[in-house]
Amino acid sequence: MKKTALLLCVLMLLSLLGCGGVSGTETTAPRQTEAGTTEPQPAALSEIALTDPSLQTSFVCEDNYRVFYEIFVGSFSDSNGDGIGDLRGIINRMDYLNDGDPNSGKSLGVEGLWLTPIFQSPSYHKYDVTDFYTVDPSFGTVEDLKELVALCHARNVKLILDLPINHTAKNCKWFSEFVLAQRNGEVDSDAYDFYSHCSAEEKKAGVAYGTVTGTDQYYECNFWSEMPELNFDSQAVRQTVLDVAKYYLDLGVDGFRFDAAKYIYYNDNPKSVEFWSWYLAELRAVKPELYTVAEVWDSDTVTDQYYPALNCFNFTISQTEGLISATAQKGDANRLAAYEERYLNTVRAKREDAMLVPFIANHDTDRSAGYLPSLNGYAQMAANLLLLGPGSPFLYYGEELGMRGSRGGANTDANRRLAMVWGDGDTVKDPEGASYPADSRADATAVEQMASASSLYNYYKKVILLRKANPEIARGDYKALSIPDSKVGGFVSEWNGSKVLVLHNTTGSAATLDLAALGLGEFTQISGFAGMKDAVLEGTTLTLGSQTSVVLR
Ligand SMILES: [Ca+2]
Ligand SMILES: [Ca+2]
Repeated sequence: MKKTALLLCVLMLLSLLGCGGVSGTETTAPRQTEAGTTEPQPAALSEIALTDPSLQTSFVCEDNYRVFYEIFVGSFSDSNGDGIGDLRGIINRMDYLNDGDPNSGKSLGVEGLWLTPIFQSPSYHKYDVTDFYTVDPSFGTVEDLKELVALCHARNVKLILDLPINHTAKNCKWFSEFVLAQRNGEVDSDAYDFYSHCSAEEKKAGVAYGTVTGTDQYYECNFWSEMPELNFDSQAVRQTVLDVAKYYLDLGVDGFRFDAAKYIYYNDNPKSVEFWSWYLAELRAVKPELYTVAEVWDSDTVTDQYYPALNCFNFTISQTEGLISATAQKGDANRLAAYEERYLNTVRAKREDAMLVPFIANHDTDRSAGYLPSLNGYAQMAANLLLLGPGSPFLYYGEELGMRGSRGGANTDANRRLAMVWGDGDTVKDPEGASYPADSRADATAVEQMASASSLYNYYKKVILLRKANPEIARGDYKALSIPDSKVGGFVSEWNGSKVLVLHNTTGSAATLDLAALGLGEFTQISGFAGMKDAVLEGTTLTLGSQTSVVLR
């Protein structure tokens, strides 16, 4: 670890103790809505305090337990007026994401960015790559990427790229060379076996194929006929995808999100895991602190298998029917805590530094505001459950604004990837095919929400700060509580000799807990709380308001 970075980080955290800076921004009284009900009010940032600065001296700055933010590049911010989001648009918006000063109160405070694929590709989503070594011209240049990397690093933000290596675009030159080699029967050339191919008799049930024109062979294409899949039995392919990743690590990117990880060898998880184990060992040899997360969109029993190689997104927690959604809607917080403990025990047994990587929604799912509206406090509680928990949580761009977007009747993913609602004249447009109504995408723009103390944006900002002020939440030794006859639940997390207690009251009424009677008497001070109400500790009696979470030390 670099000592200067550590010192800087400690200083930044200590500065949170002060009552200036961010604390002055959220002092307005609750506003009455037209219906006469009180709007949800976030607790003031000044309510977040560390009880003992010395506890922070061992905070590990350079680790990977960060809050990440997924940017669907083409829909985020447009710098040149062509309507397509681009890398310079992200550069222009870095102050919104992280201005490098945690005490300024002017940024969301995320410490990681995931960019959906930026490589040359014919589609708007760019998951079908024609050239991995070229930044798609509509997104910018490699110089823009280098500038973004430098800007991120100056602000302690990690940048990871989405690497869809399972397949390429059909008009990738590798595929043309493959077809040519197939037609010419060049069985000894690398091109001949570059893509997964077989004869009619060798076709497997449940696998999708396209015809290699002019031959009797079929290529594998489980997503789309325009996305032929590479053949990972080929050493040439393995070396090629390794070189691609190393090229971007050399450029300074901090790691990758690996698309479609279980499709490397479709329906053969052990072989896919073998590939990722080899690949990650090679990459970690170059960059030991590499950040990686894989998309293994499946049940935990499948994703668990990949953990010896790399971290995976947790799909059990995500989406409409997932554990965060169910818990945030006045569900049982004990159930979520028990699940997270089980999950962590499982994956940490596979690799010591394994992380939970939770999220609520991403570019392949309906946006969460549709089922977790902020008006009734569900969005806020979901933010608490996502961010005041273990691991490295991911936000989807616009989630912090309550942006809506779902496939809907048009049944198109474009509706999940709508233009960011900036409200300041950004020229970014929706992707092709989007049909979501313009007037119902968000209740307020980014500009409006930044100016409103009670906005979801400012709520997210505060919870991220509370998480950061208590590093044990993310990375500690996690023990779920089991509070009898109550939906109030949470956990104790111990890291580096200090402990935090996190409690979530998801219900619509205040809860009173005797911490001593629960064996939690060692927690004597509130570090911060977030939610619809507040948290008060008198002696060992904690009163936790409805739809509110608290962090104690
Ligand atoms: Ca543009
Ligand atoms: Ca494959």
